[in-house]
Amino acid sequence: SQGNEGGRVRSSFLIVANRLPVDRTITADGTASWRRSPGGLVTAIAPVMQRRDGAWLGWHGAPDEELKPFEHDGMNLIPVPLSAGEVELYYEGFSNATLWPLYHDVVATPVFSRVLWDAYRAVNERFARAAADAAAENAVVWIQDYQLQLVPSMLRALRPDLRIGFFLHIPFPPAELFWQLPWRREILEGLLGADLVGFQRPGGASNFIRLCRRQLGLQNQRQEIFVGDRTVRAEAFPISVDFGELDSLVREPHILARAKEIRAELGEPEHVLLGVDRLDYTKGIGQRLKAFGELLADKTISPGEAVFVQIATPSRERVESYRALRDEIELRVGRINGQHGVLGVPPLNYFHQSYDREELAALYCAADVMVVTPLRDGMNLVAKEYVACRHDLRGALVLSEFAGAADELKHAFLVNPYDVEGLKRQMVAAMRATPHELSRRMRSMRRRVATYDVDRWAGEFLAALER
Ligand code: GDG
Repeated sequence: SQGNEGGRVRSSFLIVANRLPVDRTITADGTASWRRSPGGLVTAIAPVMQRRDGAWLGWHGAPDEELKPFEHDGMNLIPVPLSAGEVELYYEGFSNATLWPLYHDVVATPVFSRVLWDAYRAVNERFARAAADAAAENAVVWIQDYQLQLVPSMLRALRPDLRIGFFLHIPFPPAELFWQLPWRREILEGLLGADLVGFQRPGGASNFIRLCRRQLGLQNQRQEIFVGDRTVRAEAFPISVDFGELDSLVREPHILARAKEIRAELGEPEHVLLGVDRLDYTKGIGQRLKAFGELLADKTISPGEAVFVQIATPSRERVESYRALRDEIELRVGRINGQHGVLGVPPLNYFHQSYDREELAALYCAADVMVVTPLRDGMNLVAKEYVACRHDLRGALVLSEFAGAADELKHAFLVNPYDVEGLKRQMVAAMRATPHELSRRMRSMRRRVATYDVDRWAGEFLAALER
């Protein structure tokens, strides 16, 4: 799919995302190399990307550094440079201190600042120009996520020949919240540069359509919005996981052995509860720890009987609200262990660390109850990964109604994370459910995730885009 025009490689399939799907690592002998990075977006798209032999355009993660295009892991990567100031204003600022909280039900207060907006617009412009340079005639370009919402229209202005798709990985908020954004019109017009705008849930698509009507006075017929002489489709494509890969990984003996070992290291408790999240205020980590602490306090469960393992992967550590959250969570962990622990048996095992995929898979296999309680979440891949790892049909999933995954995983123990009593009730129900009930629930959830895996997600999006 690659063409060479004037010495420059141009791709007929192009992914555009804030980050390239790789992280730089320094090996033992001091040489730098690249490693495929963890995280929702990469986990989802890398397999599709490799099969399509396209190119991926994004920032490589080091500020103030220009890099030539390179290849890694069978992917053609085109680095887009960002200065340290842009990382602060465009990425940590407008993306993660303005859009992220605004799009997640304002669970933290968004920062509205013209300086951040100017940086966001300038960086989006750079991405659009880089994409215009890298795309072959009539290429398909798939732009990812909230950091790049202006790119579709900027790119269309430069290259009207392209097929442009956009997918939003996080929720698209209700009009009443989106309305707060001083640059609401610009964002809507930016997205409307795409031929297809994809959302995680049908509610996101209808919020967007409603805003286009109200703010821009556009007409629509169901999913189709009429923009001048073009039509733009707004539709839901719930993202998923690589079910087959996880399912076969956990059938390997060493993963099973590691899962057994984890349970032994935890002191062979009756119930192992698990949380795996980026340390983010949208994930409801505090809420679930509070519920667990109360179950210990009112002696519904005892310390040796149930152990909670919380993995909180470091995230956005330079954004102020994330630093405050870390302090808050670590205070709570200390309180619970201090109050309810017995010598050698802390009821809570908390880790502010990253793990490799195999260790994560072993943890999923070791956990009787997976606790996923976001206050708002586009999809939540952790919930689907847990389901994909449980071919033994054991294990219970406690899942927030406010995660996109709740639309599909209806046989989870669904909770409203704001309701502590309800959360406690469902955690106990999950711990006490019979094997028969657990297998009935798990079988139905597995059927869903096995059918709607990440291939199907990308396939359906691209088919709709190319139609
Ligand atoms: C955004 C949206 C949407 C976590 N810790 C480690 C690790 N992970 C992996 C998980 C999972 C991914 O990161 C997290 O994905 P989520 O979907 O749970 O959450 P976000 O990062 O917020 O992702 C979300 C997603 O985009 C995709 O559209 O579902 O709603 O917010 O895959 O396994 N992976 C490794 N080590 C860790 O320590 N290797």
